[in-house]
Amino acid sequence: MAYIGLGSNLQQPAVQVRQAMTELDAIPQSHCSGYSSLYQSPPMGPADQPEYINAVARMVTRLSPIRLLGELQIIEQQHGRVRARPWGQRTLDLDLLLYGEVVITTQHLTVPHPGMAERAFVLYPLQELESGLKIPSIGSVEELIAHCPQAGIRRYEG
Ligand code: ROI
Repeated sequence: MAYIGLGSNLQQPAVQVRQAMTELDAIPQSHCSGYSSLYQSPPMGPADQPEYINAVARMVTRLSPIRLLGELQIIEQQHGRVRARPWGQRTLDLDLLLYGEVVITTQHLTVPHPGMAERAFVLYPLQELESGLKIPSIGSVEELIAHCPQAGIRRYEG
């Protein structure tokens, strides 16, 4: 099972995220087996950008992690993704959070995603989707939430 983090804070973020969910489901040799609710939170990073909408998707895939990453990057490009500045606003961000129990540390890909322990906007939707989930070499999603600042995250009421 793979878990994908979705995030957007530009051009109707909730529309971007919901659209991306259907696009994830259309990736070759893959399908989504669950989606979290949408969550809203203030930006982590520069404060002079809009709030974010985030969610997590659970995927069954026969693609390798690196091929799956390639498919995520294609979808980001289709949403007009530009990197304006580090930690800045974006139309769509797709992060490969977890790929089964696999641990990967290469130049192009780190799994589990290195920032997830500090990111309430990843942990809350992940916990909603899969309570008790074990994150390889880190701990359970509940342990991470207990140590993570809550950072203004709430369910998106859209
Ligand atoms: N902040 C929030 N709240 N949600 C995100 O998805 C997000 N993504 C990012 C940075 C800029 C780090 N901040 C974020 O890439």
